[in-house]
Amino acid sequence: MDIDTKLEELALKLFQIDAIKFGEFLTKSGIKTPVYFDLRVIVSYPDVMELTSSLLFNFAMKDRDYNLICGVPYTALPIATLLSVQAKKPMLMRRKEAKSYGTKKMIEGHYKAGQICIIIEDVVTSGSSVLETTNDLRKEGLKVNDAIIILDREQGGKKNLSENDIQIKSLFTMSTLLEILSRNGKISKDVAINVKQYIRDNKAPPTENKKFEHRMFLPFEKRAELSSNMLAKRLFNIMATKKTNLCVSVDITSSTSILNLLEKIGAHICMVKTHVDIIEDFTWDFVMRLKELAERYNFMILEDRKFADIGNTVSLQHQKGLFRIAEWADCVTSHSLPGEGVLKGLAAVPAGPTSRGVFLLAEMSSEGNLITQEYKDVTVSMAARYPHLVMGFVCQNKDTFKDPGFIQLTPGVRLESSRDDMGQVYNTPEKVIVENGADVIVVGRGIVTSKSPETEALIYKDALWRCYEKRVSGKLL
Ligand code: S5P
Repeated sequence: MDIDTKLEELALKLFQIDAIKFGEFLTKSGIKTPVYFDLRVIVSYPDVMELTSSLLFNFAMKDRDYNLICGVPYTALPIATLLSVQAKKPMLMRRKEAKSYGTKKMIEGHYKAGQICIIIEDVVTSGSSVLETTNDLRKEGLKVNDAIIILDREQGGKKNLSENDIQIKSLFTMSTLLEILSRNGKISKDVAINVKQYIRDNKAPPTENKKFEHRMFLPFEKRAELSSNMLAKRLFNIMATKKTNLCVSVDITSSTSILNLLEKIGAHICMVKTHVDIIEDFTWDFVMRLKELAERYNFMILEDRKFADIGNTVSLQHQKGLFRIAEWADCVTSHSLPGEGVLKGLAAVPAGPTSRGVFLLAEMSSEGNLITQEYKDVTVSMAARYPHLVMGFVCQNKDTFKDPGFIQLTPGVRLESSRDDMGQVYNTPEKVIVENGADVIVVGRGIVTSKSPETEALIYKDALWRCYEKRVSGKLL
């Protein structure tokens, strides 16, 4: 049986057991409503419980990346329990009121900051109950971006939640439910029209906007805790320890020159960015020495390959060929253009300590590039589905993403704003960090082609770090 048939079966069962009623009812706030949902009754019907949870699991949860499940108290708790067992993922419980004795904690169960939790709820009207649960989970450092819902009443909850960075996926909307029930002769056309009119006229007010703390003001140590990506955690920690957010882009064609440069500036950088395909004398010995320098000076290696093909080709380009990137690069850059397949291709590395990090290109620094707002938005939502793989974004603006666990990598930086004659646009450290939210700053020719790269790297390192410190102090914004 396909999903639509099963959804129809569930809708009819919910109607039959009086979980959905039509007539004239009074809501908690004293308003009359022509439709009433009481999904608490489903605990009395094991077949409805089973059908609901299997639909939620297959329709909304199967392909998602998450560590924990939390039901909004109380109606959704039994459903969340069934889903936890089915998905073999641990469950958390949120208290309605903090305990008055002992620990005052609101969340029961075992978890670690940075883990991803999916919310389960029966009915969403304004979204405020989902938001309350989310806020308590976020206070514990958990990442919450998805809520799985049985019914969206289409009264503004979806929008309210999306403004708080929670995307909902529901089995039914009020419209689809009405359509199923009238098609099956359970309600008359007039009832359906009346309910639709009511829903249209009774939108829930916007929920109070309690976004999690803005990433611009959070120090890297704190963001390390909030990230679900091991390599992003490591990069945040390297930056905090070495007090540098400088990534040097070694766009140099001689392997010896790259190694000599890194020997001089390794202590001042958090990461080196390579374009391995421009090196004219690439050997495996170069790779070994590069790794050795990275270890000695504690910096990471980012291969700026900008993958952009179908998953299968990308997985071959990543692992095979002359460069076998997956064997030595801690992380890579990738376009999101091909869709999720590109991330699946990059994730398909045989288990190993390296190559699990991806920076997705959400924007480019070059003049006239073709990236649009919509492209940017879908890139960011794609990343949110692969938080164990994606470390952050190559982008230029602080509004590109909100999740403080992701890293903003920004190229196109020089001490003075300028441009080259091939479309590259340069901004100053102050502009990219304090105004535009850059976390890791990529500098190429500004250092590499200077007379004394070592001195220049130090100047950049200090200037960039000062801007980061200004930003987190919050004084300039
Ligand atoms: O939008 C982008 C993305 C990247 S990764 N603009 C960029 O310039 N880059 C890369 O950053 C580019 O490939 C180059 O390696 C580096 C910038 O070098 P620079 O010499 O212009 O500082």
